[in-house]
Amino acid sequence: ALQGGMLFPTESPSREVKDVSGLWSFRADLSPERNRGFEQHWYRSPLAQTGPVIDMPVPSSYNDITQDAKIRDFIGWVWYEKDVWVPARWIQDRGARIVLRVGSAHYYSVLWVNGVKVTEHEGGHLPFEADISGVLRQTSGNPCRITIAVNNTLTLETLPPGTIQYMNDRSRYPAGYFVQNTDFDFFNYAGIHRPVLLYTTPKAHIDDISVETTFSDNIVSSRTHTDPMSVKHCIVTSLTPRFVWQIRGKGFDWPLVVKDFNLMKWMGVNSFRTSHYPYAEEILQMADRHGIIINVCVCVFLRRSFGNVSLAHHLTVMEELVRRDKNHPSVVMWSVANEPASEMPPAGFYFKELVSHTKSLDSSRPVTYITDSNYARDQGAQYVDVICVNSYLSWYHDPGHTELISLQLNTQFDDWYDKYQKPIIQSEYGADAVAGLHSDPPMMFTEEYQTTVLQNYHNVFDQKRKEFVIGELIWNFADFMTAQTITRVVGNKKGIFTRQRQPKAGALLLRERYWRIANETG
Ligand code: BDP
Repeated sequence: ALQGGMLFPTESPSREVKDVSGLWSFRADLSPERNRGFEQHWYRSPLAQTGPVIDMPVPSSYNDITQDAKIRDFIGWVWYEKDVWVPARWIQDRGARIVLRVGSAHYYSVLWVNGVKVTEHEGGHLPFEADISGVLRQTSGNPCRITIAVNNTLTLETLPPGTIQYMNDRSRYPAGYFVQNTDFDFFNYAGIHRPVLLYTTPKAHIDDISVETTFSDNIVSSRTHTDPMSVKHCIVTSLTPRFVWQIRGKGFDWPLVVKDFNLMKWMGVNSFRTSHYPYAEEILQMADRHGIIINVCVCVFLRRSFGNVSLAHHLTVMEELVRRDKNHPSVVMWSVANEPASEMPPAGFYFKELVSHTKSLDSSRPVTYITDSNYARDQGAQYVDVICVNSYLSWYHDPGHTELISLQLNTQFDDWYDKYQKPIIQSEYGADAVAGLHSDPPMMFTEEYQTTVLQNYHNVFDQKRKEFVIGELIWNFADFMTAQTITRVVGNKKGIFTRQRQPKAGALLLRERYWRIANETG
């Protein structure tokens, strides 16, 4: 079990916060074995003394900042460093506890302060912190040199998992190169993605609190019920935003967050799903304030690893997630995975453990995972409260045949409901559309094809909404970057907005639909 809480740092008469984001020094360890930084102890002296450094903004992914494809596609350790001035009174006041907190860094991080290691952390989307009062006082504090080494390598033991392949046939690859194989469909952006903060608390301080929220209107009453059917009236319309965008990659960015919330409100959206990994706490706070409800997901695609190692780590990450997000009234459901290989035999045990552990951490919220397995083969749905299904009818199956959606989608819903008698959310559906590409009759990749797919799904949702389908989440809110493959045209184009947040025809269709349903249901 985790030690201590993970409260969001907030200023108060007894707590101060200093944001040390901004421009950091940066170096990618390009040595063949990717280990030179540790061999040469790059954390012991200023980074510029051990080799060249470049400017790197924090928070931001490092991938799209330079013109160098080697940095964009880098796999291994990168090194960040910044000298900061800690207020002298913090150091002198022995009653003050000084904490260094990283909102998130992808994927594995090691932190040093003035050359002394203060913590390490595994996992790319949740915060970690270290009490650095002792180090600062022993090393006489100022200037305080913060060094953070971050490794983006994904293995079968990480969440999400991946494998590394070395292309070393010298007749074809004279220099050799590494490939990071993953099963997920977004670019493996890396770096320090969320703010780095220094903050103080008194030595005697409140470390954690648990808020039990109760509301009288039907939206948040779901928060206090374990019966997921009570969610019925609230998750009617929804969509899934992705906070990946140009230049900053996955780096936290207030203008984009506010723009995305404005777009969601313009559309009449009342819910979104943090589809494949936990989003920044600031986004959850926005959702709390704007009355938008969220299904928080911890990880994406367990296609290959259902081993004990990954289960143990997965349970820990659920603990970190619930510890961080339990007090947000906007969080209405925990999702433990997206599109795992839930038809594999070990999946039954794996999801039983994962769901029951999550419920033991928080008994007030429903738990789910998102499946794209066949209802007859899926091993884990028996343990969840709500069945969340992704399907891409007339896209990955029967391309071009939108007339089949009605029959196939009705069958999909009936099959799941007949087997489990549980409420169902369509957690993804959609089609790629390259903005500005048109064709009538509709063809794949045009705006007309995307809207035709959506319209056909909606016809079925409207029938099933009266029965057991309690939500619909378009894939996707906005276009997003992926790895380079023959199935993606500079990224995934299933957004109803472009990466620059301009609407395609699908956004207008959904806007009309969401407002109509909102008016109908009051
Ligand atoms: C689903 C995944 C999502 C993908 C989407 C797609 O959950 O990450 O981006 O398909 O293929 O399988 O567009």
